[in-house]
Amino acid sequence: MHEALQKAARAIVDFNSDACIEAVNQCLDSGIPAWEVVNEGLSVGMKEVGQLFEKGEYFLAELVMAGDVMKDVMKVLEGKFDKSQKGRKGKVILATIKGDVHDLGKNIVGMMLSASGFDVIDLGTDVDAEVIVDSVKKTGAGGVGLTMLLTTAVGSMKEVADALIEAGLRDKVKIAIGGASTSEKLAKDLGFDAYGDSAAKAASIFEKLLEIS
Ligand code: B12
Repeated sequence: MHEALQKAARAIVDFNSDACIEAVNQCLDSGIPAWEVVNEGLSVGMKEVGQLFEKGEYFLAELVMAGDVMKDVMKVLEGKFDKSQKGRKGKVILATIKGDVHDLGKNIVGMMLSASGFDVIDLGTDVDAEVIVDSVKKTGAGGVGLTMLLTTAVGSMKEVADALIEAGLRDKVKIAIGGASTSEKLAKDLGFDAYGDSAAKAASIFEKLLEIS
């Protein structure tokens, strides 16, 4: 791994925004694309924070601090995603599902989708299934991206699927899911259209689902 990517990951684990921003700028200066900085640097640090939390070495306060570093760094990275494919590609609704407030990953997915030409409607976190259904009705969006990091929120994923079927909208939208507690299998089990393990893949997933060439 590039040394600056390692430094960025380390700085997240150490809750050091200044060091993280410095490392991210070094990555960008040496030609590493923004999506790679997220995937190979920042996300690696966040995963380590999660592991330390599981081991009982970090607590909620540490998760908050790591999240804050990530937010500071994303301000630097915003606008650095490749905009070469810009052109209108349709609307995608994003939401972190009900019961879950993790939004750093969703926000990165939003930035990447916007950079590749999608109109992103971000409904935020802890979003009720009905709010998603209303948004599909109002905006006519062809895509919905759902984020879930908490395993316990899985019931809310099913509620979204059921509410869209009930509203007669399920065949009008394509749904992709992502976030640490999701998987290809979960997407299949819930009848969703795709699963993505990184924001870098979100644009190509929705291009494929919405048949944009
Ligand atoms: C930071 C963090 C927090 C912060 C969140 C800040 C914020 N604004 O988001 C705070 C402090 C609020 C928090 C709270 C909690 N957290 Co927390 N948190 C994390 C941590 C360390 C990092 C998450 C993160 O931001 N990762 C970085 C981003 C970039 O990655 P990402 O979200 O996975 O997104 C990427 C991809 O998944 C993908 N993606 C995401 N969405 C989508 C959508 C689509 C459509 C696609 C295609 C792709 C895609 O693209 C993104 C970028 O590449 C994780 C550890 C981990 N391994 O994830 C724990 C973790 C998720 N938290 C956990 C827990 C338990 C909690 C709490 C319950 C703790 C508590 N006791 O209160 C609360 C829950 C609050 C709630 N109701 O939601 C557990 C969940 C365990 C589980 N399986 O259920 C984890 C896994 C930690 C652990 N190992 O135990 N947390």
